[in-house]
Amino acid sequence: MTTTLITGGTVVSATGTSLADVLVDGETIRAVLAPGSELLGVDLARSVDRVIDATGKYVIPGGIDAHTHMELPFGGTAASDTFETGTRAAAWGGTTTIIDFAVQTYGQRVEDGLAAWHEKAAGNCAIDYGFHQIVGDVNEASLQALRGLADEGVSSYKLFMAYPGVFYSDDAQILKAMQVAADTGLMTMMHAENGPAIDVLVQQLLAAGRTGPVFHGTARAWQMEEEATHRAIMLANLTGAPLYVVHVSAKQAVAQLAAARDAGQNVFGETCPQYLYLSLEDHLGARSDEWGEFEGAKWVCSTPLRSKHEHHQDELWSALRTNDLQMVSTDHCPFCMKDQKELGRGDFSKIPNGIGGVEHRMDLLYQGVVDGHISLERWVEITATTPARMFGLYGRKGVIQPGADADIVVYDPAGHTSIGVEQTHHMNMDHSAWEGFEIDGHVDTVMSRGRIVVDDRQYLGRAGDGSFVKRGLSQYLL
Ligand code: DUC
Ligand code: ZN
Ligand code: ZN
Repeated sequence: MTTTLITGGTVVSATGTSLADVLVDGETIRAVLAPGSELLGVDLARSVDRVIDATGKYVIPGGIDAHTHMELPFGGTAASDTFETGTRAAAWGGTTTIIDFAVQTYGQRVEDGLAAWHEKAAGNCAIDYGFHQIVGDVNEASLQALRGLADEGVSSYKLFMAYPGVFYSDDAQILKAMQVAADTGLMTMMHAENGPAIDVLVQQLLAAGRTGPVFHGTARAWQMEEEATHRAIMLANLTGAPLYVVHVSAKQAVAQLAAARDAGQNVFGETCPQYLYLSLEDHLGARSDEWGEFEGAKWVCSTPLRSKHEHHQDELWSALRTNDLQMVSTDHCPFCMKDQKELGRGDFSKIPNGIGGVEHRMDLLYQGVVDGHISLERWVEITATTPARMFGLYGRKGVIQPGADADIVVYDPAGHTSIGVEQTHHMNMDHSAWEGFEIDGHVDTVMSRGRIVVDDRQYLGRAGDGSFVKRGLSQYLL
């Protein structure tokens, strides 16, 4: 078993920072010690197999991205990252655990959907991974399957109030699923947008000749998100189920969550880097390159990017500071322009929804520290510690402490990261939604269960080294 000492760095946790050395023994953190400590009279730096000098750098728990969609079938195609390419990209960016969404499609058994996801991931991941379960067909058999889900290490499931005819659940189905969740302790994750109303707006826009990518955002107006968020909160309130609303982008939806939390309800919300940094106007500001105005398709995702002029971004950052929103995940769902996003040329409703970002979350959120939006500790909390607590991984993941998995990132605040297809990009995409972003920081070294997977701009990981992690129930259950 290899022993490693990470020495001279500033260890950052959700609650503070300290100058400390971290001793790793095999796959596990053995000790967090005062700098230069001896152990049983032995100079550690001389006795370990490997020393990582983290002087001047931050030593943080590896990121946990609790919302990814590797290989998700969507809109007649599938997300372009496999578990192999997507977890490799995640590792490059300092994320050492993903929680991906296994899919039960309409007419399929939940058990078969989950088994299919195990098959896609097993032996292919560079880092550890868990699953949430998408339930795309709530019926008696699915409800029964939900009762056994936590025993499989899958302690959360997702419903969609959007996408009628695909993943959509109506209120009756949501109510029934939440009753099971209230009983079993499963976390209900909700895609909160009013799908049937959105679909009417989509048809009306298309009929009026408004076919470009920007109209995706027009159809998915903030009212659609606020209304569905409120409805989900009310159904959760009635049933007593804890609720986690995914990819919150509208400030009005944040206000719904904040009000419910203020009233004592057990509800949570995540946002994503795209809603903090990008806006609806990006669809319009398309450069006139080879893609022409259709370039805006790169930013088609749901919930959609919101208009700059409505000031959603300021509210999202503020909610992250005040804990009205608890986490940032990516909703990583990459599609290439060629052959994928292009399916929607002339009809925005056929553009596969999704943005790739699993590689950039830690950097983009660190820029939030540099820009004064969040503290260093909050950066670690919303990218690693809370995801671990929210989804039953804490203790093993999300914290640097003895006994935890040695998932550790050495982050250089004096480093620099240029984001773009040419410079840094390892996701399986022919473009980057983040092209041209410059970050005042750099992921130097990434350790996944004691193995160095990225070091000094070199990838040292291997497909198959990552394992499925069985998750416990959320620590936020009442
Ligand atoms: N939103 C996306 O942008 N992509 C996949 C599914 C979703 O809900
Ligand atoms: Zn969603
Ligand atoms: Zn998603």
